[in-house]
Amino acid sequence: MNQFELESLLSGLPLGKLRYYGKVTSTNELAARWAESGAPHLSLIAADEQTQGRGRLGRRWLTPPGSALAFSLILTEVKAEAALAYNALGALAVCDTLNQALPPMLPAQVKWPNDVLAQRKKLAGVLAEAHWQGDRPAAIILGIGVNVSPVSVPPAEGLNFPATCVEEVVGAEVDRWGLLRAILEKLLELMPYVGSPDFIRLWQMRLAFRGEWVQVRQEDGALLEGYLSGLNPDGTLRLRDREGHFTTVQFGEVSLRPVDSSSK
Ligand code: BT5
Repeated sequence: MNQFELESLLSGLPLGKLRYYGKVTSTNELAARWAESGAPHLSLIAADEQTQGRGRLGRRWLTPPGSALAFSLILTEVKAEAALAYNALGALAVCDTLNQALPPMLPAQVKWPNDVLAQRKKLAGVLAEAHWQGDRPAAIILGIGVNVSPVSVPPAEGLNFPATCVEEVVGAEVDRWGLLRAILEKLLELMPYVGSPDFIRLWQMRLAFRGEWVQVRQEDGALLEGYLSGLNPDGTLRLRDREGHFTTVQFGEVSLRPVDSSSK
């Protein structure tokens, strides 16, 4: 891949400007700088390798060369409620793209708020970062990392959730750049609906662990356990405790995992 090939791969899509790099620190970091210097809406940065790929809250996202997708889309025309729904937009676009290749009983799903799982393992992560101007978001940097070939899957130690890659779940070789185009097409198709009742419905349909007992680790480290009943109309998560009381989990530093049935 190179700049010229990226432009021809994505020709015809209603995107802004495009930039391709072989190796970057983080596509989100570069995109943020580009947004500040006036990148048009829907400009895209894609890279083969990241040396300081970011997850949430200073966590790392690993992108070794030749094996994964790492890209960031700059959105300057954004709705005010922003980041949570845009994380879902990225995750749903990846899910829906993969689900065209996966058998219906093994669908890719969204682990609220920002991960894509297949076979209950993480194969993509989304990081939507809002950049504010006063009290309104001037831009959202929507960063997406997808593990495509097995080389992209980090060693299990050091991971906070089991990981996999697209080729493993599809069971065949996958055209990495063809997948980029397909995800972007899906993203552009879903974007007008961000935050709408239809969008929340689609998100809820794709929600991993719905109807299961889960643990949510909150910002202060406290663990909340509950039955994952679904989403509220604003995309926050609804948990029910054993007494039947509902709790809303806000977007923030939460990490969600199924409760090990043996420990119940
Ligand atoms: C995420 O954070 O999952 C968001 C990842 C977003 C990455 C994209 S790539 C393009 C753009 N540019 C960037 O710099 N970032 C975005 P979080 O939920 O915090 O998960 C991070 C955790 O996932 C780490 O602490 C590891 O445990 C695990 N992890 C790291 N690399 C992984 C990989 N390649 N596959 C699966 N898990 C990984």
